[in-house]
Amino acid sequence: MDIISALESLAPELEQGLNQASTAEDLESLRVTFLGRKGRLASIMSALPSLEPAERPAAGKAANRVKEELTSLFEAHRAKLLARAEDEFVQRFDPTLPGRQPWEGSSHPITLTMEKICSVFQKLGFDIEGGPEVETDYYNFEALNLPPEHPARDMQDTLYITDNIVLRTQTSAVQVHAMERRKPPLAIVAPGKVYRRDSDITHTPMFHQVEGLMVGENVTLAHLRGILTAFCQAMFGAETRVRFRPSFFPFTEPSAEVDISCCLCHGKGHSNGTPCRVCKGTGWLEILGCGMVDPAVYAYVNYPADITGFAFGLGVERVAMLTYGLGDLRMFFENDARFLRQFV
Ligand code: 2U9
Repeated sequence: MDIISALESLAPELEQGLNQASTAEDLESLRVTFLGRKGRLASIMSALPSLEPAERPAAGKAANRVKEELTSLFEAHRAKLLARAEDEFVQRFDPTLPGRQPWEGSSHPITLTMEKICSVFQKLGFDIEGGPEVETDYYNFEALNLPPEHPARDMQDTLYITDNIVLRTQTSAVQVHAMERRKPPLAIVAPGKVYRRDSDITHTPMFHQVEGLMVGENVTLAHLRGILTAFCQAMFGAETRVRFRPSFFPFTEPSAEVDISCCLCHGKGHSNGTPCRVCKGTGWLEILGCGMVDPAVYAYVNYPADITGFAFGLGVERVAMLTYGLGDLRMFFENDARFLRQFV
């Protein structure tokens, strides 16, 4: 067979091959067979030098034409396979199936606990108040009956910004501002972040408090007891027992600490003969500090001398650990999504 007819037989043969080719691999192996460096076209071309010089130009031209023809056959078939694959994908694709849902985030357990605490007090008639985390010495200490040099200032390790400006060590300043703005009677809770120079396994330099204040004519220790008992039972369950122990705070007199019966062992102190790990065997958990507001505080905000009221404070991290049964405070601050997504 002469070279020209050998060349011309290539395209029909390739077409036959392509008719059987249904994958990218089939296509590639045909390309190597026909157009590769050691393929059919190359091997026919290698015979060119053996032709008579007069025959070479025609054979060369034919070879180029065949090469173009083969290439365009390949490209056409490649496009056809691609279109078919796209078609099949579109047919298999069900646009009505739900997409993969990204986690849209959720409220932090501290936020949830703070919201729950506030909602209980709101139902008891308290308003929510807020205020700045940076305070003057006057609002953080002095107006709360902690004048300069008062030894009780040592009770808190304060983060100072200047001599006169501090990161608030408690949310009490919010109540002082509220009393300056509003006349009695008044019932408010102040949730928020507070800061102390303290960092170990049970203390973080920033934590959350909810403090409260109820002031009016004839507000008594009985109101304090009733309101805080109602709060503890709304928060930890109606069967919760509540006890008040005498204590001391510079801004309240008398003062008390409030314990609830342990939410794990229900006050028994043990289960199966081993001491309860939550209350350490005592049956009680300290949950709140409280007291009747010291009259000295009313003088700072120009309230009448015969006004009375009570105040209380609680640490939100502690309440959250008890509600969710957590043993390590640091989990709240690690922001591990596997931990955080468990709270709703
Ligand atoms: C005003 C007057 C009095 C707020 C109070 C406590 C008792 C208390 C602690 C609980 C745990 C702080 O987070 S904690 O470490 N707080 O025990 N707080 S009475 O008394 C006030 C507040 C404002 C004007």
